[in-house]
Amino acid sequence: MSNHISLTRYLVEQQRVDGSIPAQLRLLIEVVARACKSISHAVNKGALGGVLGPAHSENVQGEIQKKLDIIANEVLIEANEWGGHLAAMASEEMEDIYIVPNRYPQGEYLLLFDPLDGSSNIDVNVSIGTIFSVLRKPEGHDVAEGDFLQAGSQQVAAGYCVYGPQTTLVLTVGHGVAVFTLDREQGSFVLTQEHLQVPEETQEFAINMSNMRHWDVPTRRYIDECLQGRDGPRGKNFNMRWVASMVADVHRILTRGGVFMYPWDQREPNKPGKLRLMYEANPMSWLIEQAGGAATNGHQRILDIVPTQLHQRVSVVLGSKSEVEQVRRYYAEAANMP
Ligand code: P6P
Repeated sequence: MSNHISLTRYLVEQQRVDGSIPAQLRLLIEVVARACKSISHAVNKGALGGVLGPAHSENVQGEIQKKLDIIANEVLIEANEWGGHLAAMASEEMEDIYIVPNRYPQGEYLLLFDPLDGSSNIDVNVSIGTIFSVLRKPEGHDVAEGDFLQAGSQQVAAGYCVYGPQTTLVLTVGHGVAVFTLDREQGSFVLTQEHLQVPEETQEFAINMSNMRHWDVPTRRYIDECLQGRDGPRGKNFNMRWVASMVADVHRILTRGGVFMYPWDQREPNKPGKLRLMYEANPMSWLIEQAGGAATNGHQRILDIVPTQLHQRVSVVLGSKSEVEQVRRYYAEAANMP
């Protein structure tokens, strides 16, 4: 008998140990995992499945949707609407929330997701992924968009599935970070790592360097010092990575450390950043914190931000705690400068 621990067994044993995963939440996580298996299957087909290329439509962000963006969104909606564990869903690909239809029972949870993050990489066969976040629905009234506007610290589960050389599900329910690798022969996610810890120190940063001329002073100062290497104030050389898929960059950081930055920049000064708070920054920030890292928008802990809009954007600096702290200090010093 293999000693492999399936996702189901892990969730059941977590519930038995500390009651952290009530039955409805366990069902939710397992349904999301099954949906990610279906998305992985569609992604892996690529051109053979006729799923590459644009869908000739735009999402609420004004971005051209890829066929797989829409497929992934539909898979997650269809997989989750009938189970009785959800009251409603929110997606990067849908302007409004999706309330579970009356033909199905409503549950106590809210599910938010970016169904296929990094979709600009789909057609060039670079890792992409699904990011999800789970909140509790406030009691006492019919579900509405306002119920989703909770700080990231209120999440009860968060994770992502990265569709790369392996299909890997990374999950937290507030007791550390666990990693499950898809065993395609068995068709199940198998526990391959738990209690992930992000190294406090790092020599690797992830940022889109082509935006350098648009950055604010603290970001420019931090990256300049990294680029000066061992002869500069940091006294060590740094390496740079940028996949342009947040799931791939965050997975690398969870696995070997680093700092990920998508800061505010002057290209669109009225936007606080590019990434979305509710279904990108919040779940990733909780995972990073659960693995001993840190996540800030430069001024405050991302998980403390109280959202005002479902699709609001945020500046993101996350990863190895000492590096994130360094960037935050630079923002504080810049704020005190005359
Ligand atoms: P850029 C993907 O579109 C995404 O939302 C994140 O996954 C990724 O980190 C970022 O945008 C990449 O942005 O401007 O480098 O293409």
